[in-house]
Amino acid sequence: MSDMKQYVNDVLELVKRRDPDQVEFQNTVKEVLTTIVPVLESNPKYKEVKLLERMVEPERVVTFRVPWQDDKGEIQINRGYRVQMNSAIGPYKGGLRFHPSVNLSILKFLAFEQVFKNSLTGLPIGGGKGGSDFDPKGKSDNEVMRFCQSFMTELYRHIGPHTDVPAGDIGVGGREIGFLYGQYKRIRDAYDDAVLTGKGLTYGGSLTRTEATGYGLLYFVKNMLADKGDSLQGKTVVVSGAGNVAIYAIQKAQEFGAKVVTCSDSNGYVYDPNGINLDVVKQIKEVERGRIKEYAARVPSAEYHEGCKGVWTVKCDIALPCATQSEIDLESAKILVNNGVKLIAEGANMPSTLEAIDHYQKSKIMFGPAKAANAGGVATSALEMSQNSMRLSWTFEEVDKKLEGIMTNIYKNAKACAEKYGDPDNLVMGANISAFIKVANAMMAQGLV
Ligand code: NDP
Ligand code: 2IT
Repeated sequence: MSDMKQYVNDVLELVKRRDPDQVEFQNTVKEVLTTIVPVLESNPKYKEVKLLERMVEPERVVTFRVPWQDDKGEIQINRGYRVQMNSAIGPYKGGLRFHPSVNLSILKFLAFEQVFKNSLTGLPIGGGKGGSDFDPKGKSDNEVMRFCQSFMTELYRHIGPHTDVPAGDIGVGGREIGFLYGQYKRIRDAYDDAVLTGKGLTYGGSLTRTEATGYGLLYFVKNMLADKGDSLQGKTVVVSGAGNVAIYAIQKAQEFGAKVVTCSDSNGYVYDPNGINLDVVKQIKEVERGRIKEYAARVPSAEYHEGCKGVWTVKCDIALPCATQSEIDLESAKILVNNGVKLIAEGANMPSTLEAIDHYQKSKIMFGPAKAANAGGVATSALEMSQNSMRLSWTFEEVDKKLEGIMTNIYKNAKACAEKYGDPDNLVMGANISAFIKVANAMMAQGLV
């Protein structure tokens, strides 16, 4: 084994030994570190200064109690977190997730991914992630507001426009960001609008931020296909999820001439051979906050199936996982490949297990990894911060154009790195190397940090 492969193995062992239960974090560290060995080999200095050991340790982790009262007057206590992973290239930046599954392993995996994703955008943002095991499902607006106010009453001391800038993620959308910002402003007594992104358009939000992750994913896919002389026109697309990322991925895929035949939530999926009617999905999910099962009750051509995993059994040219981590395991990957999928690109964070990715690569499927393909959301968050600092707002078209330019650059840089390091179709390696070099060199320049 080469010296640097050994070094990577030693660091992976260290991560496992320190936090044996943090499986999601271990997996994402493994995905990144095993692909950057060629860079370590040409820069032995990284090992000398223990750069990887530093990168896998968050700069700071805070956890806190979030007490709140539900509508019945009962007292509830949740756990809040913020993982400040790396601030080498800018203030910590990354979403907040409210979901009962949230724990430190999941937030450390998301924060680690975020560091490299943010580097890929070319914008000055470090990486962080936070959230709570609070479940917004079935809660009234007032309950969500009381929870958000309590959460921010603790979080405010750890964030700021030049320190750490949270945004949305699963379970945190425009409504939650509004409540969080309102409370932050009361406590700080200052209009620091760049402290949060994904804000409403009347108080410092950016046009296109709502659409950005889904649109960005499709701009990335467009680049992948264009490189092979192909396009989305006429393709059959399977999308999972029915949240923020999924909805705007479906919208842009349809605009590009594809037929999207599925969407899903954690209970099941709908298959609509006529193509998903997005107005119906938006009404159910964005307005009523209902279940996707309702779609089949309203659209006669659609079928509803219990169980979200079944979505990967639907025959398609392109699969876009846009729900959550580990939603495509090896078994689902094999079904997708056997059914003739040609391209998979990740809207969600780490939706494919390491075994699934390995299977795509062995089967020569075009693969757009999450940290590159879904970077459009955070990139547009950084554009929101810029507009807040300048105290002006760009038009939808201006932001959308910048977003498309950023996604094209991410694709080109990842592709160029993949080519340079001898595996031209391996965008996992290309994206990881392209992202790593920038963060590594910023850390080297800043001394022992
Ligand atoms: P939303 O909360 O808007 O939607 C999440 C969707 O995924 C819902 O349909 C939800 O179904 C489904 N889902 C959530 N958890 C599970 C689960 N355990 N099993 C099956 N389905 C599940 O979140 P987003 O659309 O914002 O986020 C989706 C993914 O995209 C996440 O991985 C997130 O980290 C990633 N992402 C988000 C970005 C953003 O800007 N929002 C940017 C980049 C990545 P249900 O309603 O039943 O829970
Ligand atoms: O995973 C992600 O990139 C996000 N949830 C968006 C983060 C952000 O700061 O906009």
